[in-house]
Amino acid sequence: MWDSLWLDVNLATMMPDEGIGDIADGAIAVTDDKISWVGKRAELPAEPSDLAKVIHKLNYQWLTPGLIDCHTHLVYAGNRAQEFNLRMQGMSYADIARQGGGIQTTVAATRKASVDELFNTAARRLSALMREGVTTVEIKSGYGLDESTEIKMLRVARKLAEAFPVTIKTTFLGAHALPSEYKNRADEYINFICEQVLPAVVAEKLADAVDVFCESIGFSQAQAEQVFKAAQRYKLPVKMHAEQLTNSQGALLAAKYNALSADHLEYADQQSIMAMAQHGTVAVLLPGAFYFLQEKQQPPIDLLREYKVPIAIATDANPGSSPTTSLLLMLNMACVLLGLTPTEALRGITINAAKALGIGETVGSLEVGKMADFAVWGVDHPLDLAYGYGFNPCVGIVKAGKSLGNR
Ligand code: DI6
Ligand code: FE
Repeated sequence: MWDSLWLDVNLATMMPDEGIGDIADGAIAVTDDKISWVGKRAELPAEPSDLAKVIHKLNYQWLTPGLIDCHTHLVYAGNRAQEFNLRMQGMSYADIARQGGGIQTTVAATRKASVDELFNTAARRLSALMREGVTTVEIKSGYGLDESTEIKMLRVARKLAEAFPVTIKTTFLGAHALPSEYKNRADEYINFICEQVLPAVVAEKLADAVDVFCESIGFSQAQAEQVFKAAQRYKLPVKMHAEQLTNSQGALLAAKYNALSADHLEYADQQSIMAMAQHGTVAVLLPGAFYFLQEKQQPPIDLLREYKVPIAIATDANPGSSPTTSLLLMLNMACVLLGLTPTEALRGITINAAKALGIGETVGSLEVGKMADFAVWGVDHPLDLAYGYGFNPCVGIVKAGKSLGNR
């Protein structure tokens, strides 16, 4: 017998290679924390009461896989409202970074913050994501840029995973920016990250992947490659912030290292996208940063489609370039600002986001054997999630088979 069975429900399984895989009047069953049956209600093998211990009825609302935010910087201290003020008076993000503001401001605040302070502020952001149906979140370090603070951030991310019913994948982003104490010594800093901080992170099993910010205001291709080589020594998968502000050929390098994802990609070219397709590297688009930095160059959506690179969408939640905790808003922005279809956008926060985290086999779609992570929606159709903005129609979440209650 199954533990539970959901009936009177429409399912968006996200199952075939395209589309949303909708099943009207479906049924989905769970045993322990996994999906044990999914299909049309009419095809259930017996009477529901003979099949499951508990039956939930959903009044024909829509059920999707739990949403996945595959790129966030949720753990940090302080905020950058003052910098926003400067930008709105005409100063650019890159100028602010070059003058020692930007990421450095958050680094200073994060170094000073206690574990409790970081935990409590991140918990609020995480709760906001979860209220919108998110059941899996990636969290990066990168506001420490020294050994103890990078470790502190990753420990907080692990602590969040213990405290909340959500799956958290952690990413070590020691190569996010050059800290002021290493000014003009970027190579030395990269050595420090590779030889000292990464081994300490690995020793505590604090990271599931390694990321680099490869950019004119970040690190060079050669420096990024050194970080990738270090990650390889520990068999950690890599990913990259690439081609956000300029074409630095980072995505090409990321693909060569079989990166899980290359993220941002506004300036990515055809050669990089072909390489990503060849190596299974997911394109993670971050419409919140595109919007907030008032970028003009859209990522090359048509090339991504042409070469069948899976496209994911994420919040990039961070204090400088994307101070948002709404993945649903990103869904709408991905359509309106970046030109995705609502279907592509919805795949971008479910199955393709799972692939971007290397967990496409266990979450991201409604399939037998996958984790029973669901979100239930008070909408007429799942594509309404991309159509509306500034609203939250999530009415319930199921995490690993356990219902977290209705709103
Ligand atoms: N790119 C981004 O959009 C964020 N980090 C990165 O490498 C911004 C981080 C910040 O401004 O605090
Ligand atoms: Fe980011």
